[in-house]
Amino acid sequence: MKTIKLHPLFVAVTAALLSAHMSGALADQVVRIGFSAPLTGGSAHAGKDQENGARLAIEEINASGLVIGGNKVTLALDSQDDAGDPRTATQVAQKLADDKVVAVIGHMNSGTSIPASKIYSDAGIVQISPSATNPQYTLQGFKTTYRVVATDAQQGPALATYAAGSLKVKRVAVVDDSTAYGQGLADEFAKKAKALGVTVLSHDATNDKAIDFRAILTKIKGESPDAIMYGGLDATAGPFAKQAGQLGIRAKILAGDGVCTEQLADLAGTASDAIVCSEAGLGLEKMPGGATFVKKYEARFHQPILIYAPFSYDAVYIVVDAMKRANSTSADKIIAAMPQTDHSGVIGQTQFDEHGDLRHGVISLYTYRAGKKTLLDAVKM
Ligand code: ABU
Repeated sequence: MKTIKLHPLFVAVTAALLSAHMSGALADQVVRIGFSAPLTGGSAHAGKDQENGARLAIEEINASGLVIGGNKVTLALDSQDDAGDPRTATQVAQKLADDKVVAVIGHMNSGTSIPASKIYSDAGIVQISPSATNPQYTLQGFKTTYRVVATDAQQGPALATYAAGSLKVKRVAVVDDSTAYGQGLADEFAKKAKALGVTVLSHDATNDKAIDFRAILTKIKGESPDAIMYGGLDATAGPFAKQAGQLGIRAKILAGDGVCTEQLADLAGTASDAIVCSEAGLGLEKMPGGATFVKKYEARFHQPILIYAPFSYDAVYIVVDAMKRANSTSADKIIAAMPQTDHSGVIGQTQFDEHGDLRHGVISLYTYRAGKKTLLDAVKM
């Protein structure tokens, strides 16, 4: 009789699997969640804030134990730096698809989220941006594209309405940073401002790497506006506001969520007191889970939340909620489960419309008083 000699490793692995099966132990599965934002460059602080939010959610979920489809699932964060650059973002998106992530939290910028979204759509991977507000992002017909913030079609009019109503602005100059976000928001603002009878004196374009705004500001000073609307991010809005103050411009500076960070007070100095800015969601102090989240975040990262960390945190939980409802970690099952999302999280209740936008968007308005970000108003859209 012929005897078959089995390799000792084969025998050991088979015995372990058999024993696990007989004892009811669960198989381990590592599931990768992609993340991307600028982690280097002028907006690295805001990108890191979002990465921290996603990381905190993943650490919590792993610590509490996740079982999907009978497997013990460990989430792994696959974080990639897109440097806030549209071309880099598409390369990062392809890398995340090649890494077989099951969903992506990101990107931070509208100008990166939009080009990356085509790659995620082609690869069949859900993408949830914690902060991209350009309306176009979710209007491309992709079933993979979601966001957990309101859009600039809501944010621009909310700012214009507040300026015309509460601030009694009659004459406004507009400047944008030539990005998908800054330009889009400035256009939405100007459209509504004109409709409300505000005179738009001028509309100038700078760029998202600019540091010297004195030529534009000197020209605007000559126009004597009541307010200047700046479409861009805090990294450029800080020096913009500072230089406006140095030139003796006393007009209010209106801006959107890209500017409305805790970091702005450091970037603009005392000139931050001239800023009125909006956030595309509930402010931290009004979020149902805000106070608890602040404690957890600061205990873990030893720094304050800048703005969108709670949104990337909830985005991870929304993906995991879809996995649980689908009882599967496969990317296509997550896509199928996403439209039924009804998630109660830190930022409030999240439900999506047919485009992947929030059903119940909120815009919050802030100013800075003695360098402290201070809530003025919140508007349901
Ligand atoms: N929403 C503000 C910053 C991100 C973006 O939309 O580009």
